[in-house]
Amino acid sequence: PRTVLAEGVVWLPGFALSEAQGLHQAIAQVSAQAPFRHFRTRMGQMSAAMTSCGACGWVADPSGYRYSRTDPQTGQFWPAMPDALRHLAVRAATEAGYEGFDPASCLINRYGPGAKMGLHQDRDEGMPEAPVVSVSLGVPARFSFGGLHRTDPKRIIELLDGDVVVWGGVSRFAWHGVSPVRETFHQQTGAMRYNLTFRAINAAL
Ligand code: MD3
Ligand code: FE
Repeated sequence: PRTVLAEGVVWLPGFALSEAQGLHQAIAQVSAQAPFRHFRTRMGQMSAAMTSCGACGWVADPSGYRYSRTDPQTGQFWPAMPDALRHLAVRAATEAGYEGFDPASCLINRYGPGAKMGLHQDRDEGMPEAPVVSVSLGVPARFSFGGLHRTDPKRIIELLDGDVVVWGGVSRFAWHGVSPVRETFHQQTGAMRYNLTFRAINAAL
């Protein structure tokens, strides 16, 4: 199934479900080299733990956010993006009508009970024409997204294990956030939710 949630936004419920085991293996492999960590920003410590793979990764510190070729925690390049991850993202983008998607980065967010992500826009990628592909695994989360202005009315959707959402077109710069994750149990992930976001990047690094 395939649902257009808003202009440029395509929801593919369960698209990643049949591949979940390989995705969990890929997450384990990446996080063995680049451990999950809670970035500290000007706003305080983030409740979601993060890591990245691919040619660049998302990093934050009290001076700001950016993409970096290296992991500030290890001083090493980020782990390569596992083929299983890249192929899933490219297939999802194609299914949603975005041909030629070439993600340079996969940011992996891990949410425990109570973890959330405040309202924000993703606009450091420098490729407004490329979509962001997001894959949810494990326990569900309430995701809200609005429009191009912070205060625009929000839609709330429940993102479930294996759901993929492709965000592009006029919705690429929509405000969005994740409500605190409820404490529940998932067979593969325990109390955790994982979200993978695949991004094409054009930034001076
Ligand atoms: C809507 N992560 O990492 S990705 C993020 O569940 C982030 O962890 C969310 O927001 C999570 O930045 C969900 C969904 C997403 C990504 C980019 C977007 C939604 C978007 C860009 C425009 C509109
Ligand atoms: Fe985001």
